[in-house]
Amino acid sequence: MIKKINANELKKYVNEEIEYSGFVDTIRDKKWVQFVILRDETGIVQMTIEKSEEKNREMVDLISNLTLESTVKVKCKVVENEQVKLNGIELIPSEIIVTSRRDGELPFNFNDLDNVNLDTRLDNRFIDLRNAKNMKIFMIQSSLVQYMREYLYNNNFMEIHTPKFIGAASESGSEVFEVKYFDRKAYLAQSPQFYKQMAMASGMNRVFEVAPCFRAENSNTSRHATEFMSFDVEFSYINSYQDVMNMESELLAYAFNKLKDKWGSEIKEIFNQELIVPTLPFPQMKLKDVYQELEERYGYKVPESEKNDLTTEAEKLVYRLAKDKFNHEFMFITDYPAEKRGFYHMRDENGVLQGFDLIWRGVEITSGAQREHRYSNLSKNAKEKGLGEDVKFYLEFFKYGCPPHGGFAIGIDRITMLLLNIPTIKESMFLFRGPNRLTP
Ligand code: AMO
Repeated sequence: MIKKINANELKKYVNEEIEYSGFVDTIRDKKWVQFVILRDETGIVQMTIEKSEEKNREMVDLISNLTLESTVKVKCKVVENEQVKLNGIELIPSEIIVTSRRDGELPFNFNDLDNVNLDTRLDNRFIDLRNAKNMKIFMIQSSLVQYMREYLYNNNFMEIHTPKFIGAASESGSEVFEVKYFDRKAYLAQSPQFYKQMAMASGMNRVFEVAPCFRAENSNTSRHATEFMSFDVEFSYINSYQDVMNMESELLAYAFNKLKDKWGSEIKEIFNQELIVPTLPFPQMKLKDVYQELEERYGYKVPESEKNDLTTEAEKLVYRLAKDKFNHEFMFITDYPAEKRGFYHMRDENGVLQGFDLIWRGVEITSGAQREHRYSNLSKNAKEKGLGEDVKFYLEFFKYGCPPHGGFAIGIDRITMLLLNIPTIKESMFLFRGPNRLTP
């Protein structure tokens, strides 16, 4: 059996004999009839067993002794019945097999999570995800990534898989996890960027990867994880970083449009969020203009010491600014000071960095850039930053011809959190990893 019939497609099988499997969600044992609500990830369905019928006796006994949250496989007929509140259909079983039995008390009632501590929920994530709303988060996330991938496949990108063990702590060594690797040290990749660029040097032209990144940041905020899922894109023969921003805008507009068709009404109903398909092009502003405008419009004054980056407070206000000034939810921020960014970013003749961040709903969801692909400039930049042996392997990529290229990375957990108005990234990841959490 390959095909599994789900609750949300039972209507297609009216008057047919089928096999249905799911969790036992609720049992209402009435005098004459048993109503058993069965559940899978797509929804619930009523199974009805008439007690008076002799042929049902065994099944009636089985249900009388069954614990909720056990799983069953039933042979049944799908029957239309106007009186059934759940979609007007019911399953009339001829055989019920218990495929697993729930033993013991559930750690909490997953249908009523308001009073359950988040850590308890995360400790028991396998139960927490039985909550219908939590399940939806991951069904929607799956579709989002599907459509993002789809856009790239439609545009001649290929998916690659880069290693997560790396031999040298590149760039910002402080945020890198060190692991024991036989008799020496290895590190966990913070980003696939160098390898995406190697793909460009190899002539792959357009690549992407969806994979974890590891960051040893001891930050306990609502948007940081030590392991997160990064949707990384890199492509060649660009004219400037404007091409990179355009590619990302189109990708997001495509994915959101598809997502709205499939999940728009559920996102509204269940998460109380409007999914707005962004118009093209996305607005963009230079960092210093952003600060000037935030001060003029909202009286926000950035502390002198933080002027070279966007503060958390400023990120929030950028969302307001994007809406007030451009009637848009997204905003690219450009012209960050070169010294704040990686040596691999392209700078123009005036030293202006050819990179950007993308802010959505008050949070940074992307960094991207045109990369420096010219070996001599790149070596010079690396030297200026005092980087030596550790980036030597990387510099090699650019010695033997490499097209001009750029790319970006979208944090999947963050974008999911913002899309569905989830208070913390801990809930928008299947399993959260943070400074104080390594289980389950
Ligand atoms: P950056 O470090 O900005 O860029 O990361 C890209 C995006 O990844 C997400 N992100 C995180 N999500 C959860 N927890 C974290 N600790 C975390 N850190 C980052 C954010 C962020 O915008 N190499 C560049 C990308 C590139 O230029 O291709 C990079 O890694 O959504």
